[in-house]
Amino acid sequence: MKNVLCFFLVLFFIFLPLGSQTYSDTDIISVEKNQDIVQKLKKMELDLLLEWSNRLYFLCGLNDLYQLQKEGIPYVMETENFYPYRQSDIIMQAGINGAYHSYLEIEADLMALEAAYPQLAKVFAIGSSLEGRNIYALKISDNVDLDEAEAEVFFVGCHHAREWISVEIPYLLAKYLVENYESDPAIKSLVNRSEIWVVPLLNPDGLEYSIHFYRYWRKNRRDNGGGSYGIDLNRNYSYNWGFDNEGSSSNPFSNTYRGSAAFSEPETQAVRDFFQQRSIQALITYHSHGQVILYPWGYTSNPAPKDELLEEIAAEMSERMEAVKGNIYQYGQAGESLYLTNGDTTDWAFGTYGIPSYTFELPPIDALQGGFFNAELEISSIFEDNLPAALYLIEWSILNF
Ligand code: 0X9
Ligand code: CA
Ligand code: CA
Ligand code: ZN
Repeated sequence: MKNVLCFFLVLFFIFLPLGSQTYSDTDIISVEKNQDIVQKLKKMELDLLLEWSNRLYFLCGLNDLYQLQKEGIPYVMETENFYPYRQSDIIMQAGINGAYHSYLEIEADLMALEAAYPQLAKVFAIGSSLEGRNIYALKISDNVDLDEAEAEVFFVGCHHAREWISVEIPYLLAKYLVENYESDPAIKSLVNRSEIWVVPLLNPDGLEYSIHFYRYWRKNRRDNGGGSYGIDLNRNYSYNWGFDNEGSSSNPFSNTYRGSAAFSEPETQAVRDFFQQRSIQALITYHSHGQVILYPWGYTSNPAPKDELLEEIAAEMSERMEAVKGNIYQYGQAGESLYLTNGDTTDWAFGTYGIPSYTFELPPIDALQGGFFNAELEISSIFEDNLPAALYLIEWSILNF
């Protein structure tokens, strides 16, 4: 009986479409990063979590482990983590997301900033998610009710649901700016001369799903039919969307599924429409993990026009971050990293508006400390490192206004 069950289980996993994800994908494995292995991995569409000191970390299920063995790729099991798909109400009440923000928590905290600093902070809903949650932008400026002729900078977090830390960094930036406005003349001067837009949570449906049902959820919650859910919002922007069919997937089950058309999703539409109404001069989009600063292009390894400027700003940001406590954020062109991406936020913003646009992959604290997602205690430390980079980009935007 047991053998029969095993047989069907194996069949089930073998016939899953390549690159598809099931909720039993809860193992984190690592492999050495070398030409041979990277080449073999390319056709497997594994779910990459992190690239760190010459190793690649992937989220895997049984089928993936089976494939790795078949391809003869040696891997290390980092964490074996078979938690139940649906977390219990008891854990949820105790606060499963700990110090991280849920949708309702970020909503409340943004409103609280507006209430505490009505001259400086104002909450806008710039769209709503598929499931009807608001996508909030907090505007920070002097005379915040007025649209003044000032440089505008855009900070966004959480395109990817499981990257909880990417909500916290832009939120803490907003909080820092208003709380230090009166006491710190440098902050006051930056805020007075600019309009800073912070969207900490672009993918609220995905985040809620990641908190309550499946920690590793990445995409939004679009029902693609056929049992598949989710579009990768960072493959859904229009610039060279789906380019060459490499760097995003046409398979709805894939974690990098680009959707049926560019801007098919209300979450990316919200960003598109917002940019149409504003005049944004620079952008940071927060992701995790990797501790790296990436700039366009992502769709090709060829350099972008203004490549030197993109690199120069990245170098300045990295240098300022290192000065905080010695943590080094490497920087470089996205398409020169491990893999190509198309339809991402930065290619679109740069390709459409020509503005300096950066992906910040926040640090992999967790992997180094044995777990993957327990960086809760590191939130403020990561923020400290990131603050001067954000301030520099605001300053740059003011000087180039
Ligand atoms: O793949 C992405 O969307 C980003 N990485 S993540 O692990 N947060 O999903 C990276 C986008 C930058 N582009 C490239 N590295 N090509
Ligand atoms: Ca103003
Ligand atoms: Ca303005
Ligand atoms: Zn991401």
